[in-house]
Amino acid sequence: MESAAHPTHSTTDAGGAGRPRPLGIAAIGYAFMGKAHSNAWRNVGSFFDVPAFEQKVLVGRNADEVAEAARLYGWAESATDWRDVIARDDIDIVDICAPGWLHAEIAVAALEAGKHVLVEKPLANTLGESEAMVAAAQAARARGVQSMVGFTYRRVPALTLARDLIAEGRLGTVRQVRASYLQDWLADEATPMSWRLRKESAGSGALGDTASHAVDQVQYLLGDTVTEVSGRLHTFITERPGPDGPEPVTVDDAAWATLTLAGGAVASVEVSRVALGRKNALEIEVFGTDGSLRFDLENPNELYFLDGTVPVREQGFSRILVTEPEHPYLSAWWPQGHVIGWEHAFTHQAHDFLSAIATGTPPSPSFEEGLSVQRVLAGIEESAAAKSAVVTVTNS
Ligand code: SOE
Repeated sequence: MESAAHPTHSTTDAGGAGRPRPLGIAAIGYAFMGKAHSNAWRNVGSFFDVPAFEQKVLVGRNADEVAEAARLYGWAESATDWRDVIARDDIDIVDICAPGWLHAEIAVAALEAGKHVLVEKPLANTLGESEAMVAAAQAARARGVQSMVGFTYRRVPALTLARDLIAEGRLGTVRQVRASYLQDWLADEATPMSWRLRKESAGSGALGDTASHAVDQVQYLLGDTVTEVSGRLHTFITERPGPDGPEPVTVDDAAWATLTLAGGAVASVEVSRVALGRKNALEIEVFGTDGSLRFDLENPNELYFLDGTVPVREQGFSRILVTEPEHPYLSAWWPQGHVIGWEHAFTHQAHDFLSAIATGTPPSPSFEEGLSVQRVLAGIEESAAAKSAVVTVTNS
């Protein structure tokens, strides 16, 4: 399926005598994230000004299922071997939506093959894999090949606006951040084992899955880097039903951490996948010397701002409905007041990645930024294992 946007791009056809052709995209994975990314590729050209591209091929292990997903999600074809796909001359972008244990192998191979790479978060399951991915990204960047990690919440307009307000100094000096990400999809002990509950496939539990988002948000919103962490992990449900009986859960259900940032701010992070009643609650509060901000992903179009520079008797959190054309990304969507949802952030991500490729500007979050989050997560694990030690995070 070709995007309706600009018909040409500087990429040239293999045998086409320099004829411009659309960028060819391959996505690897067709489950939850593969579906969310596919939806973004399918819609981005209808709303944003992006270079021409084609949804060429969707890759997955089960031939019948991936063929059906490709048909439903607008891909021209499906395939079962990602290696064949990244070797193709008509593929320019590889979008990795496969589980974390596959990220490093696919990303490094794709970058070496000269493909631009978008990879779902977290960057990888281990620091070693993350470092290998950064090395491959740096070598590829020197050849004009781009890479980005999918911390999608950076592209929720209310959070982009929060970052802008903080960068403009509207909060003064940020002292304190509270970031929590609470879900309950694992609260039921009868929920069966899956790859997300095994350390060898998922790397960690709520820590890598959701604290990665929270840590990225803290660093992104403040434009700062974590230097010190103290953490705790806990597994409440230590066994889950497997096909042949109970199996041990080898990752955390919940994690807690305090983070110190280079600029002196302190953040708390709390995440859980067993917080009964909280469905997908990414809540962030930022407190500065001159103002404060509050956000809750369960109301994604709203940002609450308190201006601490007005007289105290007038102070209070005001609700900003982030749907004005002046707000980040919103001019592409509907008239003001017509709210958008969770999936739109993926469309914004697709737009930003395509634009970076078109302009040759390295996009953010880079693999280096993804590695920086991994180092914080590794510090939390180390601190948790040592029971309360404070761990220094080195960013080089
Ligand atoms: C599952 O906890 C999950 O799908 C995460 O993997 C995503 O990154 C998050 O956006 C929603 O929750």
